[in-house]
Amino acid sequence: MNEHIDSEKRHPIQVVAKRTGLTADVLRVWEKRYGVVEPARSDGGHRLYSDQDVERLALLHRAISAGRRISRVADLSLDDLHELVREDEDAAVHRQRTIEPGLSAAPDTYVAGCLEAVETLDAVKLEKSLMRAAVALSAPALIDDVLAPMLALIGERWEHGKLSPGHEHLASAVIRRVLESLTSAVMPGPEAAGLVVATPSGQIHEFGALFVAAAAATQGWRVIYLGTDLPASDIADVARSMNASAIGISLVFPMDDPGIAQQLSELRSEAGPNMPILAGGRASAAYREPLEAIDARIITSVDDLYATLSAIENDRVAA
Ligand code: B12
Repeated sequence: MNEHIDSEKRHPIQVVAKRTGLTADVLRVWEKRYGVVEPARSDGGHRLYSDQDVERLALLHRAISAGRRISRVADLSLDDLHELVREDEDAAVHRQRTIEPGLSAAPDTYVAGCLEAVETLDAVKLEKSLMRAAVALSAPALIDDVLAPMLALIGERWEHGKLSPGHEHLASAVIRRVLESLTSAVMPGPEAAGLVVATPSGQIHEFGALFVAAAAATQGWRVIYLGTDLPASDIADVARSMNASAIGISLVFPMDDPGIAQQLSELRSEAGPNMPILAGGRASAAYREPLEAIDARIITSVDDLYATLSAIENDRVAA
């Protein structure tokens, strides 16, 4: 049992969000819809959580990341949740080991191998290394621990003149192919929740959008990937025609385009007030104000994306 864990309600929601990796939005939805924890209220009316609540929420997050539905695990006791998460994580480690015993599971090894392939302009080696990483690692680890750091290093070396536009283009072409193959390898039925992914006009960096598409596809979402540089009204049009359950937009560069606020407001008015809009990418914080004005959720990690998609899916099933 876990008596050593404090039951005093003392942590505000932002601290709980940081500790569990869940967003404040997800915490509120899970509480309201599934009663996963019962926070107390401070004198000012703010939610306060205990250590036990934090532990329970962190376990629920791990269960969701392993592919469970919140509606199925929300009522489990703390001990049962511990048991379930241990089982899921043991199985994942076992799966990693049994697929190809010779593969290393350390993301850094793949990043180093991929960079070497880029430096020597060896597209075949790069593609093989990325496919190996895709087999050996979970989708979030592939994206967050291999592809994102690799892109950052390519960007850095390119900036310092150590890599040419040719190197970057070769890497871009291979990454695009690998991510597209991950996305199209999963073929969910028409009844699956749909996610439209694109970047708005003026945003031509593509990989953030491709990452989201691949990550959502591995969670069983029906992904409608529209690529880059599309007027917001067209993104909303597709979302409506395809009966999508959410829209994901990636904002990377520039960070100060005055036209983005207008596009975002068109996106909201044409997609309707109830369509969840998710935003990510290194420029999303710079557009926080217009994003908040249209009630978009800024997503900061792949785990956060999974938890948000799972909450949207559960809302959809419950509706
Ligand atoms: C590849 C690349 C290019 C390629 C793009 C190819 C392509 N097909 O996309 C090319 C060569 C075309 C390019 C061009 C330029 N680039 Co460039 N590029 C990059 C690089 C290396 C990767 C960018 C990328 O795709 N990032 C996207 C993802 C991988 O990262 P992220 O934004 O942090 O997103 C994370 C999460 O937020 C999440 N995410 C992203 N989107 C979303 C969306 C949702 C819904 C969710 C849930 C999550 C999510 O996924 C990521 C992983 O966790 C970066 C360096 C870097 N470190 O990022 C520079 C970089 C972005 N580029 C930069 C610049 C300056 C340019 C150019 C202006 C260069 C030039 N002088 O021409 C042009 C701009 C062209 C234009 N009109 O916009 C700068 C931007 C600086 C700044 N102030 O922001 C960077 C940072 C490089 C640098 N250090 O200077 N670039």
